[in-house]
Amino acid sequence: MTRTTVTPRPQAKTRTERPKLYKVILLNDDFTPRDFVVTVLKGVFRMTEGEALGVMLTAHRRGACVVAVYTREVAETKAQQGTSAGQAAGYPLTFTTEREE
Ligand code: TYC
Repeated sequence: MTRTTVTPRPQAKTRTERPKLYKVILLNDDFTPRDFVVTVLKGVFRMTEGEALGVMLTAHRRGACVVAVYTREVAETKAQQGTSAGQAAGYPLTFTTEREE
């Protein structure tokens, strides 16, 4: 009978890094119509009407509102898409990103 000896290797510990997260922030302005902001929030950030209304009103009243948190690439892409949608319609609508603490 052939016997095979299997020598276990010391198991290398894999360490999974937590990806850094970035907030997308909606800035208020005096020119973009409220319903346009709501439409962009629904389209780019997949929000319901109610969620979009809440975020828009918070930005309107307080000057800014955190829209969502993503990994860096996704946050920057969505902020760009939202800002571009405003520009394409002639509005100064602005989304920024900020690293989460
Ligand atoms: N302040 C704008 C108005 O009164 C509406 C608005 C809300 C614009 C939120 C931008 O992030 C914003 N028409």
